[in-house]
Amino acid sequence: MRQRQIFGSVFALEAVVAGGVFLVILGVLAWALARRRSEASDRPERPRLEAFYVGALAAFAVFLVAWTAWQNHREHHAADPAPLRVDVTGFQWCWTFGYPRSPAHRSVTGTCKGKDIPTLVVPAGRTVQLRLTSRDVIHSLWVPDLRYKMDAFPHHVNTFTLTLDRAGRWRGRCAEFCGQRHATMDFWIKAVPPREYDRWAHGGSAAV
Ligand SMILES: [Cu+2]
Repeated sequence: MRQRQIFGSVFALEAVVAGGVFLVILGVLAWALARRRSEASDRPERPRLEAFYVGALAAFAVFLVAWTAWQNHREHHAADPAPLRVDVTGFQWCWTFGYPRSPAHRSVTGTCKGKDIPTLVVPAGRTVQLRLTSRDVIHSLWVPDLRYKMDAFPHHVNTFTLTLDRAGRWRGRCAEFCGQRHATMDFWIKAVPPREYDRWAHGGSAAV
């Protein structure tokens, strides 16, 4: 959820700034074309004004890059020193979710055929660290509603953290074309109350 809010604010600010700059440039261009149509020249007529344009646009660009990088840092900053670890493995054509530190060493997988879709179970309100890799080709873990997306590479582990602040269930997909059954590579991510998660981690059955 935090990710969704952060990306929402990044998108809104960037859209407003880009839209504003676009309209100003369009207006200035139209004004210049209308006024100077017959006196075309390659030489700058007002070097100071043109330097101001360049400076202002560079300042916008630097601000947007720095602000986006800061928001990205906020998102990936792990506030919890001991997050719950989940090992995520993509393969042709489904997913495996392993919980190496759970008392029952739970592991969830599926075939992604028909209704056999695996569910990534996490406790609501707790920081979860996903360690993402692939068994064969490049896949990409994507939860459109939550704005989470990260590539899964073979022989490499990508790590990211997420915190889902309320219980719920969202559909995840593979975002990297990875072969014949790529389009069926869906999964569920389900946040459950911490007590229910603990029961499940000990080998019980949660309503998943
Ligand atoms: Cu895929």
